Amino acid sequence: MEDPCYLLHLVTDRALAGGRPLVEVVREAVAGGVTCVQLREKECSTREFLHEARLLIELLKPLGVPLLINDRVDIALAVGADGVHLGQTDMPISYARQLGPPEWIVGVSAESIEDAIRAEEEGADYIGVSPVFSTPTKRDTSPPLGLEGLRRIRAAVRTPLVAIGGIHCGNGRDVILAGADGLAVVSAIVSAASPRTAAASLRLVISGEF
Ligand code: TZP
Ligand code: MG
Repeated sequence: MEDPCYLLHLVTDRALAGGRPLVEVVREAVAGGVTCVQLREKECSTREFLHEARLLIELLKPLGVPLLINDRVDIALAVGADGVHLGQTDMPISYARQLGPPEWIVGVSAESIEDAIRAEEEGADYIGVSPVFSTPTKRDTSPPLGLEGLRRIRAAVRTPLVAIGGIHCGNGRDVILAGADGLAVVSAIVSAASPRTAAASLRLVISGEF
């Protein structure tokens, strides 16, 4: 394990929060053991995105939990976030590195071994292996890699791997045993009746105590 911040990565989705304010869901999830938060907004205005990002940075900075922004390097810079998470069609890593401070965490999604090797060569801090299992949360994914696909990526790169897609307490241990350094989840925490309990259970799954 290179960095404990990769252990349990919460990726947000306001639509799945059941009407609860996102910041409250995140507060609970962090209390339960989430180690890194990625704000992901696909439908709101820039103004609204900034507002959510500000609320989260005010919550997370004092707690020492990194906030990453999905896609939007400008929002990350504007609020002083800890980094960005970039997809295959987002800004390339080299551009993001030029814009952000040297200590920025830059994560990249990989949907294949080739993506993962390129992300490593380009200096990603972590690779989001996506999707491991099929998920209704994101419709435009590539076919699921499965545990075997994750194992192959693990064998091809040394960069920390954060697995995403259809991960929950029931399959999370298999994902760690297949080589992931951490788990990234949306619905297993955001839609849970208790995001705190859900996060705590996932931490136990990651450490093999569950
Ligand atoms: N990227 C790949 S799959 C996914 C994202 C953002 C959604 C994962 O959501 P869930 O609910 O944890 O399956
Ligand atoms: Mg993206």
